[in-house]
Amino acid sequence: MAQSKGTYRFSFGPWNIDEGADPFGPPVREPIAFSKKLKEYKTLGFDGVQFHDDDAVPDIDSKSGGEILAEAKNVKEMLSGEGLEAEFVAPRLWFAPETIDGGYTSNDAACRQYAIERSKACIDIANILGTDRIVLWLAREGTYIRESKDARVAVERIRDAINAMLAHDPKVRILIEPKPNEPVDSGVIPTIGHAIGLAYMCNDPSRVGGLIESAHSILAGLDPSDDMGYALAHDKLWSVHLNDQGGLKFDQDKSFGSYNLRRAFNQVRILEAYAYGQKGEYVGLDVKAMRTQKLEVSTKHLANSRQTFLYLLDKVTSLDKDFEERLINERDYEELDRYILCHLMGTQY
Ligand code: XUL
Ligand code: MN
Repeated sequence: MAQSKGTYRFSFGPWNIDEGADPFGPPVREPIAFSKKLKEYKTLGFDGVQFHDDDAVPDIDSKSGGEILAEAKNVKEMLSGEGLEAEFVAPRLWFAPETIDGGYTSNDAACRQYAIERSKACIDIANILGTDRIVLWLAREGTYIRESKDARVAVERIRDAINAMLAHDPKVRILIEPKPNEPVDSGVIPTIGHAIGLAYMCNDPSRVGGLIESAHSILAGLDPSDDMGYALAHDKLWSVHLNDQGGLKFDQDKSFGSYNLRRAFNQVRILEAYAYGQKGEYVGLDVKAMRTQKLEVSTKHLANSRQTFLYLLDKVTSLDKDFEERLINERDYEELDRYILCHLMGTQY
C-alpha cells in the first residue's frame, strides 16, 4: 500500500552542515554552533538527528564517565526542546591516535581495547539520548597494504567487538555501514553482503543489521537499490544514507539524485515497495554542501535532497502499475525502459 509523503521521517547528522574544508584546502565558511544547527532541523523538514559520540560529547576522550553522561543529558534536553529525536550514535573510531591503524582490527591490543571501551561509552550515550541504534562505519578497519593484517583475524576481531557491545547492553542494536575504501585502500567489510554475513557470526544476529549509503554501494561498483533489496530480504535494512556519487572517485556525498536521477528513483521505489520507515526507520541523508556555497545558503543540499526524495516518491506512486506488470509479463523490457524514462522526464508517453 502506498505510503503518504507525511509518513517518511528524515534525519541527518551535524557533520552534514560543515565549513567546506577538503583535503586540498582550508575551511571556507564560519562554523555554525551545534545548538544553532539543531534549530535548523525542523525548518529544513527533518525530525531525526544522527550523532557521532563526540558530536554529542566533544573531546570525549578527555572526560570521565560521569562527565560524559552529564553532557549527554544536556544534549537530550536540547533535543527535546526542539522536538527532535536521536536516530543513532556512532563511535568515531578514526580520529584518536589509538585508531591510526584501525579500531577493532588494530594490530595493537591496547588500541583494540580502547576501541571497545569507546564503543561501550557510545552505547551509554545512546541510551541517554533515547535510541537503541549504534552505527558502525568501519572507517579504518582495513589496510593500506594487504600484508599488514590477517583478513580472517580482522573479521573475527570485528565480530568479537560487536559481541562485546551486544553484551554491554541487552537492547542495543548494531547497524553496520559498509564502505569498500576511503580512508583505507581496502575495507574489511566493503558491502552489505559482508555486513550481513558478519551479523550472522555474532552472538545475537537479530540485533545486528545494516545501514546502506548510496555512495558507498556505488564505490563498490554496485547499485544502491539492489543492495537495499538484499538487506530487505534479510529484514536488516535499519537505516539509509541517501546521497549520490559520480562513479569511482572520492566519496562525494552529493545531493540525493544529483548525479543519476533514475538510480535515485529506484532507491525510493524499493523503500516504498517494502514500507521502509513503518518500523521507525529514518530516511537519513548523508549529503555534503559544495565548497562553493556561501554560508547563508550552505544548508540547501539537505532541504533539496529531501525534496528530491518526495518528488521521486510522487513518480513512484504515480507509475501505472498494471501497465508495468503487463510489460513485464510480455517480457517487453525495451518498452518498460521507455515507459520509465518518459515517466521520469514527465513527457508524453
Ligand atoms: C563516511 C560516512 C560517515 C558515516 C557516519 O563515509 O558515511 O559519515 O555515515 O560515521
Ligand atoms: Mn554515511
